[in-house]
Amino acid sequence: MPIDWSPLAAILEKHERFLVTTHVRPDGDALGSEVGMAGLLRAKGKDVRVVNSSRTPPRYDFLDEDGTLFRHFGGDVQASDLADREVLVILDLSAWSQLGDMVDFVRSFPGPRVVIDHHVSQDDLGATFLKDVTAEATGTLVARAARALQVPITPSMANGLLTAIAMDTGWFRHPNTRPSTLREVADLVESGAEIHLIYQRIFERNTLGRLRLMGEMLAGLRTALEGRVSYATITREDLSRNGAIPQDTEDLVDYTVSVEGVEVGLLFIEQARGGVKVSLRSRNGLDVARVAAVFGGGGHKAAAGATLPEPLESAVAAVLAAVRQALETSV
Ligand SMILES: [Mn+2]
Repeated sequence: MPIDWSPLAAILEKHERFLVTTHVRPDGDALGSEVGMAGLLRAKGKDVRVVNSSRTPPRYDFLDEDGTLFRHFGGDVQASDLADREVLVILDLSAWSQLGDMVDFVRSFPGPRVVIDHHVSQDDLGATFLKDVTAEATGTLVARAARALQVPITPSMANGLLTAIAMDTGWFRHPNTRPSTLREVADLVESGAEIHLIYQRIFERNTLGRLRLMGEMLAGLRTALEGRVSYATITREDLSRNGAIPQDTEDLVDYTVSVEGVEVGLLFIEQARGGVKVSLRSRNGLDVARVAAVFGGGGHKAAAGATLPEPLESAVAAVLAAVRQALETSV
């Protein structure tokens, strides 16, 4: 499904001041795609600001080495600071619910909005959608946009885009890793991406807090539905007791689905503002995005998420019931 990039080219002809943003709790694809997009726009001579509704998780601070790229909406940037922005570029999301504290700002943004994304679920964001749901990562799409617009990929853009693709493919382990993924990655390495350093920076800088939290989470893993489901919970108290921060929970859900015989893995995380976030992973072909949608969430077939407004115990019961129903009706 190749994207026609001419709407983006037309916007670049007409406008100078761009604002780039992404989803709440940004991951490697979100932040890496922003690095690539900022590089693309700057190569075209544009004035670019990158402002997110969440702070940058420490594991990704290497993407912004001098600390000048990623800004925090409501923190070091206020809505009034962004009044001069002409175009809003939204990366790696297609749903209002993913905009966090920036949702009102985005709703009232007067200029053109462009969404570059690969998620299936989609709200009408009043935007030009440049979307390919078959792409493994938004980073892939930004790399394609750079080529379509004849922008050379610099080493810093390549590091961002490789991070994006690597993280959304589980470092090339998930089924969305295809020959074209590896060709793209080869091109990015040729453009200067330092694949070994990126790995070290993301995976070999665990804090003691994250490792202790992980140990507790693993010790508390439970199975349900005759061993077809494995799940774990992380409370606010678990975080503080172990000296961990919310970002330390990224990827921990992958352990839940690594248990032999398990088809669906779930990780429930109590949120600071109340409610529970559940991450869902599937490895038997069950579409967990549809399970997440029951609770107003979304994502991909094999990896999805949702936030439930209720306490932990009832959130676990509700999601397990929905997974049971999905498993029973899917075969
Ligand atoms: Mn993504």
